[in-house]
Order: sequence, then C-alpha cells, then structure tokens
Amino acid sequence: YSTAAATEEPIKPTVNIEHTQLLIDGKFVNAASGKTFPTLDPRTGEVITHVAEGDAEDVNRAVSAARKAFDLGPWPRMTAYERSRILLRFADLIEKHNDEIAALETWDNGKPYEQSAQIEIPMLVRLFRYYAGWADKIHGLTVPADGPYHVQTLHEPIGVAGQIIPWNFPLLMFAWKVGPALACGNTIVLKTAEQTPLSALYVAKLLHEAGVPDGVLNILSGFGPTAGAALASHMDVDKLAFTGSTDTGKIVLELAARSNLKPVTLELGGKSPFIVCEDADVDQAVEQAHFALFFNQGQCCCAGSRTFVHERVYDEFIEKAKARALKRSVGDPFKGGIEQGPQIDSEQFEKILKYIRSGVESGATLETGGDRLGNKGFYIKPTVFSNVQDNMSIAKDEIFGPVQSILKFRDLEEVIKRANNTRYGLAAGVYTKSLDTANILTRSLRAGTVWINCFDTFDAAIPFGGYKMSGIGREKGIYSLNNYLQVKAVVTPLQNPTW
Ligand code: TXE
Repeated sequence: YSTAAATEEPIKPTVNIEHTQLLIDGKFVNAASGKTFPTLDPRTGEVITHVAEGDAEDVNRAVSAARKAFDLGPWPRMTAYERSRILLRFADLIEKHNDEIAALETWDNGKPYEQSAQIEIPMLVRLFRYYAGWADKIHGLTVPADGPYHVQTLHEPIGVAGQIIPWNFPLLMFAWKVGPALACGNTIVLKTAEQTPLSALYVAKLLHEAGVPDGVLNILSGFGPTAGAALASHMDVDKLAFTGSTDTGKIVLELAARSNLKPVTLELGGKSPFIVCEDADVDQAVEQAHFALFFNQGQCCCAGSRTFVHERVYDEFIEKAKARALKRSVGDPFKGGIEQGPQIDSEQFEKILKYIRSGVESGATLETGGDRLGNKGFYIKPTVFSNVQDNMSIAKDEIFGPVQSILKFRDLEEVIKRANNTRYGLAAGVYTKSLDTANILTRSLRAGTVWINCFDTFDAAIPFGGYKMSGIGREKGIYSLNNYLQVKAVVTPLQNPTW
C-alpha cells in the first residue's frame, strides 16, 4: 500500500469551528451543568475543540422546546409547500458551503476529504431535496368500508422525534433521520455521536437560516448512557430512531418500552456476505469486494465483511485481492488521492487490532496488513485474511475496520446456508453473470438489501434497513415516511345511503 502522509505532519484544515454549544430552541447554549468534552482528531488523537456536554437536564430542555414547537408552533401547521421550500433552501445552503462542511466532517471523523466533498455532502443535498419533494405529497386514503359511512385516513406527524446517530457517517445519518421527520411536519431532538459532534451543529445553523422555526430541530452533543438514555426514556418523546450497535439498540428499545412505549426504528450492525460465483468477472469482483469492505475505513454497517469466493476462482481471487489491498493509499485524509484515513478513535482501533490477532490465532492466513500504520493516530494497514472458517470470530462479529475475511465455497446451496447463518441481515452482494444464479440468491438471502454486480449503491429513494438483529424498519425512500406519521381513521355516517 501507499502510506502517503500517514507519518507526516497533519495537514491543517481550512475551516473555522463556529459552533460547539448545544442547539436548543433555535439558540446555541451551554449545557445546564456547564460541562464540556473534547472531540479528537483521529489523525493524531489530539483535541480539535471542546463541545458542550448535554445530559438529562438538557434533554428535558430540548424536548420541551420541541414539544412547544410541535404543539403550538407554525411548523406542523404551515402549508406542506412552505415546509418543502424551507427544505429546498436548506439544501441550497448546504451546497453553497459544501467544502467547509466536508472539511469539518473529515476533521472530526477522519474520512477522506474527497469522499466528504464529492460524495457525502452532495448526497446530503440530494437527500434534503428528495424529502422536500415528499413534503407536499403526503396524504391519506378514502376507504371503501362496509355500510353507509364516509371513511378517510389522515396522515399526521407523530410529534416529537428523538433521534440518536453514530459517528461513521455523521451527516448522512443526520439526513436519513431529519429529512423524513421534517418533511412529515415533526419536531426533533437529535443526539449526535460523542466522537463527531461538529458537522451537525454547522448544518443545523443553516437550517435556521433557511427559515425553520425555533425549536423544530434541537441538537445535543453528549454521551450515550447520559444524554442518549435520557432521550430514549423520555415520556414526552413520541418516536425514537436509532442507528448504532446491536447491543445499544437493545438498550434503547428497552428504555422506550419501559417509559412510554414510543415506537422505535433501529438500524444496527451487520456481517454482510459478498458472494463471488464461479462465472463472475474476477477483476471486477475483486475491485467491488475491496470497495465493499474497505470503504470508509471499513466502518460501514453494511460492509461486505464475509467475502465468499467459489473454489474455482478462489486462488486467483486471493492473489488479486491481496494485490489490491497493497495498492490502497492510506494517509492523511486531507491529502488528494487518499483512499483510507484513520479509524475513528482508540477504542475502535484497539477493537480492530484485537480481531486481527484473533484471526491469526484461530488459524486464518494473514495475506497482508495486520498491524497499525505509523505511530500516531489511528491508522491501520489494509488487512486481508484467507482460509477463514465460519466459526472464527472474524467471520461472525462485526469488526468495523479495514479487515477483509475471505471464505471458500463449493456450490450455491452451501453458500446460501452459510451466508444466512448469522444473527445479522443488513445487506448482501452477489457477483455472477447468470441471471438464474442472481435470482436464486436474491430470493434466498435474508437481507434488507441485495446488490447484484455492484455494492454500496445508495440513493435517497432506495430503502435501507435490516432483517433479524440488523434492525427494525426502513430508512430512506417512501418507506421512511411511515416512521414519522400517525394514521388517523375518520368515520362519518352518510345521510343518504342510496347515493
Ligand atoms: O456504538 P454505540 P459505538 C457498531 C460497530 C462498532 C460498535 C460500537 O461494530 O464497533 O457498534 O460502536 C449512543 N442509550 N456500530 O460504541 O454505542 C452513542 O452515544 C442511548 C455500527 O460507537 O451503539 C451514539 O450516539 N444511546 C453502527 C450511538 O448510540 C446510547 C454505527 C451509537 O453508539 C447509549 C456505529 C445508551 N445507553 C457503530 N449508548 C451502524 N449501524 O452503522 C450509546 N449510545
């Protein structure tokens, strides 16, 4: 691999950090406790800045602002067209500030700047334009009931939405949650991940510039067991949306149930299979399997983290997968041409290195990588294991890092069984030239997304979510709207039944 700049002085980002406080009721304010916590640069582990640390009391303040904005404010009452126009103006402002936002995202998260600036921030813009398009197209049905009744359904906003997001795609996770909630006329309290608080504060300010009323979107920086748990168990939060680990998903679901039974959508971990059939174009499959695993430093819930390769192409595949990993450019994410930056923090860094050690100890073949890169920050060498067996923990657990595990298979029936033999079911990738094989696999794989001869193709309109312990519900697309709507049936007797 090319180690471009991983060991040099970090490049100074060209963006000023303007907002580090909590955003409650349209104003930036300190935490009630006055506490702050540092957010770190993953390239060095050094402090970027300190941000206000929200906890239960701030959750109360934010929820009551959101409640007031929902119960009394103009947001759910204005015309849907007006809401749509505010979201469109918001998208325009994000587009205008694309490069500053991208720089903040990269600084706080460590992902390549080119990825932030050319893929993720444009996607953020696209998502808000997509949801702006939905705002004035949400409507109920006229229902043909038995008897002399006029029956209709009203699709109403659900109320105050609590949203908890992770650090791997801070702004895309923000958009997946905030977009549909706002389009449907809800108000929001969103807790960012403690590793990446900066970019959401920046864009939330732009949303206010675009004309959203105070209290509609409240942003809390803070930790899970304090701010996150208080939000999940709040009696005045009407709906909870969470993205993160499966273990934390179970906790918030329980908190929601024990408090006010707020409905919960969960987008959790995965161990997605990437299946390379014997008729696949091996070069393309190698490239896509590499992308499926290594994209975003391997920190993707849907990463293709079990690469199943047919025995006839297995040796060729290993050779080429190893060569591709060796070519990967790792280094300062602000440098041009970098494919891989540092992992998010020391906790994830140590977790990944532990899994690499366990892969070696359990007898998988370490083809390349296997160690940290440089001696500062959280860089890890692109790592490839072959001869991985299903019962090894590198084949069962979510590693969430740049570690590709390659497994051999013989026939379709076998690979379907093994691919489905996991507690997860978020996504799957299939490489084949045969339509029949593609159809068989598509219908047999228990996963929320199946990518055929591609991977990580995301679009605002494509629903995303998991089977089994990968989650509950779907985000993006038309399916996401239901998460933020109540259905009210309205029944009126008809005076003249003969009509
Ligand atoms: O996740 P957490 P972490 C997976 C991945 C990773 C592992 C741990 O395998 O290695 O999870 O990462 C908030 N009540 N994913 O520790 O804890 C927390 O503050 C309420 C997959 O970062 O789930 C943050 O905002 N909230 C994933 C959010 O939950 C709580 C993305 C996610 O943190 C809480 C990230 C609590 N008790 C990690 N505890 C994906 N699906 O994309 C924490 N939080």
